[in-house]
Amino acid sequence: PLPNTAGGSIPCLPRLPLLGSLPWLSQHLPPHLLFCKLSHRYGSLFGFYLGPYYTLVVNNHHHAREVLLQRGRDFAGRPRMVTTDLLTRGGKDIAFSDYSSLWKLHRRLVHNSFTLFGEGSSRLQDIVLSSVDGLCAELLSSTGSAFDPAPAITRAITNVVCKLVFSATYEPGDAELQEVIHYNDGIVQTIARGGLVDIYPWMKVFPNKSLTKLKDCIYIRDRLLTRKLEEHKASLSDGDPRDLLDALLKGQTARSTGSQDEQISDDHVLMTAAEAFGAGVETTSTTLLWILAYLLHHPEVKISVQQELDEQVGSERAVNMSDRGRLPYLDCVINEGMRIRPVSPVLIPHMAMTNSSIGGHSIPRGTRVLVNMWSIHHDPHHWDKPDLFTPERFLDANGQRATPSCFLPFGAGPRVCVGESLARLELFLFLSSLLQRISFKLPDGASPPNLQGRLGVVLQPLPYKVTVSPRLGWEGGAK
Ligand code: HEM
Ligand code: PLO
Repeated sequence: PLPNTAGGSIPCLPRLPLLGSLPWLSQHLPPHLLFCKLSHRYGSLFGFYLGPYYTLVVNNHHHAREVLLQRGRDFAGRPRMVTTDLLTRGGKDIAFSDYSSLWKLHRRLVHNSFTLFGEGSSRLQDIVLSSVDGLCAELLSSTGSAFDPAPAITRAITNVVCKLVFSATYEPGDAELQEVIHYNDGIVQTIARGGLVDIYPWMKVFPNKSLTKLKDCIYIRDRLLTRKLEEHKASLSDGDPRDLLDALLKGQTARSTGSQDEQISDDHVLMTAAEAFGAGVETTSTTLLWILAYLLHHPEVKISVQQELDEQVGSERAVNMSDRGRLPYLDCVINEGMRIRPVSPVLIPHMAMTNSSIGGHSIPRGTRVLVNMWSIHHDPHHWDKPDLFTPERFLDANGQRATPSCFLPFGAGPRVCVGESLARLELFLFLSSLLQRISFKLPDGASPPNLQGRLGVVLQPLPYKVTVSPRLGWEGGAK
């Protein structure tokens, strides 16, 4: 690899007018793998032109920490994109909205609302555990046959988010729940980041099929969420907020003294609810499916987790958050899953809001920065045999949990994931309960899941099948 010499200029791919560096970007590889390959040739920090936009790719964790943490504020901007502008009514959400004082206020409000149901609160745990019971029972009803676990897992996680956002609980097969899952699928399929539409914003005037599909799904989403919002407004009381929508509505009125464009509008509330769904469902269910896929490849890891669960919790009661300290190996499995297959292998694009620097190089305002978490999580200088699934790497010499500084599955700094503690709680409760109660196996004669993955808006495993049976004492799936 060519080292980046501080002071020298940052290596850059060639470019053509209008097309930028497109002809030099192989279309055969997904971006995280392509950038990883290019980093071997150009160095871990290199530039290219996305159409007219100068874009930097960060493949090393020192540079990533500068961008996200040390100079996090300088790089906390977001470029505008056609599809995400449609998705968020021009950036009235958190994830795709550019940095501004209103965004800061909005993010803080969402963060506070989450802590209302936060890790300390038993309500959140109760919501998740009741969905876990439903999932275990549903999976075990298919005992003996080979099936794809993805739909049931997605439904269970969607249920948690529905309850959290607008207090709805659904039975499997409920029409409204199906509608949510369906429109979300449609958005996931059409919004793929870095798609052509976003390189050439003028393509907006030539509507193509996927843009039409995206608009249709957004329409259905907005109709459903507007209805929920109106119901909540009508029944809002002075008491404790019932859910995220209540908390946002209350936060909105508490701040209604500011000027028009400094206000959390109804649009903001709606977009936040929509985003909590999108982010809350896709990421968590995909992470669970990756971990399950790896456990089918590594029965020895599965046995170790189940042994830890049997010793520390047993089969007389459900797992709860207070068990977390006693289950270090399970935590390692979760971390290793997020390391080896980050759901967001390239973070949402960041943008320099002022002139700044990375690794001693000056970076002009307006530069787009892509943080390639894939390269960072597979860097052979920091991870021993990075392509192997080895949960033990998250334990130190004394068998205590250790978090290496190049492990950043949720990002870091001003743009760090707002759902991190919710996600960690869900991953812990879902995975521990599933493995406590259910024995997962590959169907007879089936080859283990493909681990390559497919990059949509998140990096997903290809569909695979499992067979399940209840572990001793869990014949009904719940207690
Ligand atoms: C942002 C990861 C779950 C809401 C992010 C980012 C990552 C990430 C890598 C981008 C950071 C950046 O651009 O620098 C994950 C993972 C999850 C997860 C691995 C689960 C395993 C959730 C959940 C929610 C959520 C459950 C909410 C319910 C968000 C939001 C942002 C975000 C709103 C945008 C933050 C901003 O731009 O300021 N997440 N996430 N995420 N995540 Fe998550
Ligand atoms: C998923 C489809 C939804 O309908 C809309 C949505 C909102 C927020 C996005 C999410 C999608 C995909 C995963 C994202 C999340 C914000 C943060 C998260 C990009 C597009 C990650 C992993 O960065």
